[in-house]
Amino acid sequence: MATVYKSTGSWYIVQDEAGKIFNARIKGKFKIDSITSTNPIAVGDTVLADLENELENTLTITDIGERKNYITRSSPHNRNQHHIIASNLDQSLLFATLKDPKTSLGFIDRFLITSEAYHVPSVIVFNKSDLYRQKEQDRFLAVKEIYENIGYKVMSMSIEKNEGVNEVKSLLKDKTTLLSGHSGVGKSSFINMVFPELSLRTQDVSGWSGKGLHTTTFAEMFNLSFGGRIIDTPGIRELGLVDITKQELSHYFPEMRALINECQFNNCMHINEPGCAVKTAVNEGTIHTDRYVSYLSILDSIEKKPY
Ligand SMILES: Nc1nc2c(ncn2[C@@H]2O[C@H](COP(=O)(O)OP(=O)(O)OP(=O)(O)O)[C@@H](O)[C@H]2O)c(=O)[nH]1
Ligand SMILES: [Mg+2]
Ligand SMILES: [Zn+2]
Repeated sequence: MATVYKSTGSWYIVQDEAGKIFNARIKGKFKIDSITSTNPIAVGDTVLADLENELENTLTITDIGERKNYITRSSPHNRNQHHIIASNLDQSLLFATLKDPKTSLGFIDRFLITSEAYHVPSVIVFNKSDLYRQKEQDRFLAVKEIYENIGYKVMSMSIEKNEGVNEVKSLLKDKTTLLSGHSGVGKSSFINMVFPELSLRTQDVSGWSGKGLHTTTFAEMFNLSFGGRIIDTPGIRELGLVDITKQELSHYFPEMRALINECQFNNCMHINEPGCAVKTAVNEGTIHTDRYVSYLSILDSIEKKPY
């Protein structure tokens, strides 16, 4: 059994149980039934492999272990196809920023829905707090309240000023953690700061144009010296939702999920049905309007998907 640490297209970098590193590839026909993804094997997968060439340290992958879970995004080339970002995760840290670049609540909500759907617990980490002025400071507190009220942990950090970094680091021990978020939010900078021995490529401050230039191009997993693993990923520009029906969308909003049985109709979509407990909660202020607006807008985007 070996674990996939990086995929660069046709070759995979894998580590066996003894910690030895190999280049591995799939040979011939190799198809995993039940899911249609653009990548058959992803970072975090466990694989069975045969030695292909002893001198060159290469393996041939013959089978893939069952995935505990995985996170996908829709393929940039085809919205109805998945790209598996990583698998077998214990948690994901969503890196967000309020400035340079700005992460929208809509993006955060889409990410949280994906994580809920695939059963991966998420923590939201706002980086670049050194750039906050009063306006952003107020915004941060407001956003923190929205997400903490519905059960997500929200943290703030500045890699630049080394503030809050250790608190985030302390979440990593003995877990496999996915780092995710837009390009330029500081995912690779975080790994570099906390684990300088890995020295990843990041964009330097003067070179970062704010145009969403991607610095990390392939997802890659690293072993942590104190136990655990961390996965750096390329920034996501937009997050398409795959495989979620209109009917089940509200199940992935924890504050709506809690009320679903109280709606008059059991197929209530919480739009304008009578006796809707979700709408009542929105009107009473116990469900935040921004989250409800996000819900409606995502519902609408699912409707537009051509099937
Ligand atoms: N002011 C400020 N800048 C930061 C902070 N953290 C990272 N940066 C800068 O943000 C830019 C982008 O950082 P990266 O670590 O490359 O971002 P990334 O999320 O890995 O981006 P991709 O690999 O493209 O997805 C760099 O110029 C960093 O120096 C911070 O806390 N404060
Ligand atoms: Mg990066
Ligand atoms: Zn309802």
